Amino acid sequence: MNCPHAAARDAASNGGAVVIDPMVQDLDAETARLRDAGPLARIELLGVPALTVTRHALARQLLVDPRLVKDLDAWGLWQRGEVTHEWPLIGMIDAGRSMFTVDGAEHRRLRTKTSQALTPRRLEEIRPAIEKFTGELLDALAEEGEKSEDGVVDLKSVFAQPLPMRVVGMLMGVDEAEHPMLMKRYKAFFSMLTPQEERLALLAELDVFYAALVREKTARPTDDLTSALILAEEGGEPLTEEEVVGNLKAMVAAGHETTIGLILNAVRALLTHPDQLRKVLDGEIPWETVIEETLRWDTPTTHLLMRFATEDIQVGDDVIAKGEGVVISYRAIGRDIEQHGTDADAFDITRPSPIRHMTFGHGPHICPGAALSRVEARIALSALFGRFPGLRAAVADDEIRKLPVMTQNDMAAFPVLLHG
Ligand code: STR
Repeated sequence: MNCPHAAARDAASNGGAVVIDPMVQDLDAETARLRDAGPLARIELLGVPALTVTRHALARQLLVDPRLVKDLDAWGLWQRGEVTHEWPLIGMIDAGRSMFTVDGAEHRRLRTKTSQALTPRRLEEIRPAIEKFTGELLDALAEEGEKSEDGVVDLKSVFAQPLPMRVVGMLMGVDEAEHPMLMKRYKAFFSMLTPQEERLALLAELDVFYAALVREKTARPTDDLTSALILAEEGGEPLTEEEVVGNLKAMVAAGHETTIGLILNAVRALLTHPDQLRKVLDGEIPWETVIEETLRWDTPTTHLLMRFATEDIQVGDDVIAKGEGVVISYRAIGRDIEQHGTDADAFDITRPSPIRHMTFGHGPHICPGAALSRVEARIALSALFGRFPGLRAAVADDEIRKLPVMTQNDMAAFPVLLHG
């Protein structure tokens, strides 16, 4: 791997920190190690030390603590030049000025318009479009199935990946012709196999693309959220071009990558728990429950990078020192026994609801796209199983490969048979 920070060090030489493996395949083992390391665990990310939160209750507390900020300049390692743009995960933090990277009153200014556009009520307006995309992609799936000699199709590339791209593309006003380019670039952005120079280059190309789109929408506003962000004036200062670009790329990256994981992980969980799938298909348990349990049990985001302490923060007997970086390990939080019971590691849609997971975060930065992803997943799953009730995996579960991605939980492909 082309990565200067990836010096493999064992636990003894780094003060007992859990070394997060960029090529991780066994996420359950990693999650268990983190859970065992305590509520606030020391980790190492490609040679860079950080703390991570592995418990629901502590995350709930720290995610509303104003002493933890998103501003990269508050990071001691960054100030001292010990972390630079050579670090492969820097793109997860240094993502331009947007609602993802700013706190406080400025954050509200950057975020309000987007969250207003994504309320459940507003989303009812785009439901028919999501249903139409879903139907078209299911036709494509059926066609692929007929063309394929052994009947095997990749549920990811034909269905679960293009659907969120189309939805977020429509919402933000990104032409369909650009979707393959965007999907290809984001795949390379997240992959740990991509050399860092290549990742920096593709991010620069994306910035050029988004800036051109924002200029076009400034000249000719249309009925999309990008235009609304440009025109927004209520609540003070209008957003700058840089801020609109930042929000736009955050929306496209987040809306696309995380929803793929949600849809695929739900299908996989149901296919490996056929007794539970039966209950859903018989109408005993609603799709909403499947979605919430999937969000808890197999989170699309494994680790969220990063917040920085602006002063020392006492946490039990431990201290987050001023300048230290704090990650939130959402997968470990979803498997927290104190929150979800001793059977937290089991996928069980019959557990007492509501399932109080924290997969969309908490506090001011709570995912503004949560309702959108739920609507998308609800439509996608019910339509998929409605059309192909005999759907099954074409390979054994342990043959499904995870993408080599450190922060996200996404499959390389999901080969399925459509007709049992
Ligand atoms: C990817 C690169 C980019 O250009 C902009 C962003 C900002 C939003 C980030 C996104 C990133 C990575 C995936 C994130 C998303 C917000 C939600 C999503 C972290 C850094 C999650 O995985 C929860």
